[in-house]
Order: sequence, then structure tokens, then C-alpha cells
Amino acid sequence: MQSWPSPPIPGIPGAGRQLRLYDSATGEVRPTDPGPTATMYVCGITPYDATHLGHAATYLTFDLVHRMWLDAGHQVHYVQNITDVDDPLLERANRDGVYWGKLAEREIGLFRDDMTALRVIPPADYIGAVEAVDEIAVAVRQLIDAGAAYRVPDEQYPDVYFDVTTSGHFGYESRYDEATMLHLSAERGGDPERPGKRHPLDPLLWRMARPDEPSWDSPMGPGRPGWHIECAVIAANRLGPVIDLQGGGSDLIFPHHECSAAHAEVLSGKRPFARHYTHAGMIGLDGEKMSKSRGNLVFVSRLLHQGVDPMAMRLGLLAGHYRQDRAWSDEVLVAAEERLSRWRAAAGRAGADADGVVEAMRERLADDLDTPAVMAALDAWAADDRLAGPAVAAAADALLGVRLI
Ligand code: 5CA
Ligand code: ZN
Repeated sequence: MQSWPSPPIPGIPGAGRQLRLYDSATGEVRPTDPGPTATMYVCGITPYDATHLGHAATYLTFDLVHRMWLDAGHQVHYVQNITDVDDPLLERANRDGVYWGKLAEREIGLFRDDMTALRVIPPADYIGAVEAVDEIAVAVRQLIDAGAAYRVPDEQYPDVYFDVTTSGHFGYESRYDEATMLHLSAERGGDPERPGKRHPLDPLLWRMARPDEPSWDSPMGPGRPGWHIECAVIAANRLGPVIDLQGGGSDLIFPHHECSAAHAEVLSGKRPFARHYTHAGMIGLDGEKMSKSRGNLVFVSRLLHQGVDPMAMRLGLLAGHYRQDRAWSDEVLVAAEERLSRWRAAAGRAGADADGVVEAMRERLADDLDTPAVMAALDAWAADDRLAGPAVAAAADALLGVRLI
């Protein structure tokens, strides 16, 4: 799938820092330790509705990771999927009487435009599930052959499921107890009640074709892939069996990242699948998580259309810490717009060397992306007429993705 254009990333003087990030699997902030090429997989959208500010916040989080790794001298191999065939997309297409492929195409186009406006560095590989069906089918077949997958005894639809016990440490990524896992599985696309499964948490790998649903030929028969195997295969086939980071919003901790890790680990025999599992908090509106199913959405494209500066959206979303669930509001936007104009006024200013400000930015970002502290450091810089502008403006661009000039 076509990605989107990269924003220019200015080089800045001085040495980058080793990034420390929270890892959901260990519950600690730990150093990331990539080789010359850092490998990052961030779960992409399910394209049935436009990009809202919650999505944007999550992609901005990993954009900062990307920028910190580049600043530290790494290449970054970044892969992102698009869940362009799945239940919610098909349901929405049915509801609206549009062809599911058209709906996906339209929403992917909007997402690209939104990411471009927000100056998010694009993935090198941007891969739709539909494009990857064959490689996913091969992996499902391998799991069956390895005894890690089985068909439910359903005469009409003998769908293929993954046996979670075969991973040997299912649950290590989320560290949730079984009751929580069961609850979240039911809430987030799983089917713990499906008769014939070996374990209620076993996730779907291959759904046999149903009438009026898209399907593809495969060694299992015509059907379509389950959700978690999609990400496991798209990631591992491009980045290798062990990656530096798997990312997404906190609603992907379980079952999605737990199951995709288990699939990838059983396929490769290597663990852990990701050295860091990093999750962004949920953005809410009016006290509720912003979500397509609740319909309480603020769309990036709508704000752009209203003339809101995308750099103000960036600042508004990054004003809070990425791990914190937080609310979007008009006040957040107004404060971000004010901050942006103060920083812009300072950006061209002549004055004394401000390298200390740039170093403070690097240091705060290296500590689990402490953007609130970075905002405070740049507010202090903007308020100090003696300090020069351009070096800090270049660092705001390179490290925060916020263009001031
Ligand atoms: N296609 C799958 C991942 S493979 C999916 O979850 N798609 S999504 O469109 O529902 O979400 C895309 C990304 O945005 C995910 O990382 C999700 O965790 C994140 N996200 C969704 N809602 C919010 C929110 N309110 N705040 C922050 N991040 C969110
Ligand atoms: Zn995913």
C-alpha cells in the first residue's frame, strides 16, 4: 500500500540519547537497545471511519520514538499494517450500503492526508491485510502443522483457532489475570463463548468463507485471516522474529498484542517477539474514551478543514504524557494554539546560545518521552528574550515534529 510523504527532518548538533521507554510486559521503564537499524511495528488503523485525535495521539507517540532513534544515529525500519478486512469494517460497509473495499480506500486516503499534515514520519512498509493474505495463510498452515492450531468441530464453518497453551507463557505481555483476559477478549473482538474451542481465550486464525463476506483461497479453504495473526505475520516477515518495539494504544495490550506475540513466538521459536511493548493512553472527550463505536469523535480532517493548524494539534496532544489517559477539549486546543504562537515568535530570535535547551529536550524525551517536561523547557526558552531561536526551532522540528518556522 502506498504510504505518505516524509516530512523533512533537520539535523541538529550534539549527540542523541539512548531512549528509555515503558514496557508493558515488564512494567518498567527500560532502555531501548536497537542495533544499527531499529525495528518498529505499530498497529495501523481499521479504515472504516476517519482518523480521530485518539488515533493521532497514538501515532504521534511512536513518531517521537522514531525521531529519538534517528537522533541517536540509528536507521529505523518502521512497519505499519492496515486492517483493511475485518468485522467492524464489513459491518460499517453493510450499514452504509457501500462496497467494503471502497470504504477502506476512502478512509486510508484520509488517514494518509492526516498523517502528512501532522508531519508523521511514514512507515517504510505500509501493508494492508488484503495484500498480505497469502503470507498469513502460509503462517496459519504452519501453525496447524505444528499442532498449535486446530479447527472447531463445526460442520458448516470449521474455523481455525490458535491454542494459547502452546506458547508456554501466554499472558506475559499483558500480565492480566484470566478473568480480566476473558472479559477483554469478549469486549475486543474475541469469542470466548464459541463452542468447540479448546480454551475460551483461543483466538481466531482463519475464518472460513461466509456468504456475502469477502474470502480468499488458501490451504485451509476459502476464508479470511483473523486479526492477531495479521499483525504477527506482517511484522515478522519484514522485521524478523524479534523486533525492538511493538506499539499501539492501550486498548491493544490484550488480546491483540498478547495474541500476536504468541503467534509470532510459536512460528519462530524465539521469544520475546518484541523487546518493548509500548502503549499509548486513551484520548477521551467528555469523560469517555474517543471511539468509533461510541461516536464521540473529533476528526483530524474536520479540524484541518476548520483551519486548525496541525502543529497546534500536535502540541495539544503532546502536552500530556503519552501513557496517561487524557481528555481533548477546546481548552486544550486553545492552550496549544497560544503556546505555538509564543514559540513561533521566539523561533527567529537572535540571542545567546541555547544549546542547553536542546540538550534538555533530548534528556527529557529520552526519559520515557516526557513531553510535559519538554513543553515546560520550551515555554521557559520562549519567555527568555536573551536566548536565540533557530537552534531550538530546529530541535523542535527534528525531535517533536513541530515546525515553527
Ligand atoms: N487495526 C487495529 C490494530 S491492528 C486497530 O486497533 N485499529 S483502530 O483504528 O481501532 O485503532 C488504531 C490505533 O489507534 C490503535 O493503536 C488504537 O489503540 C489507537 N486508538 C484508538 N482509539 C484511541 C483513543 N481514543 N486514544 C488513543 N489511541 C486510540
Ligand atoms: Zn495490530
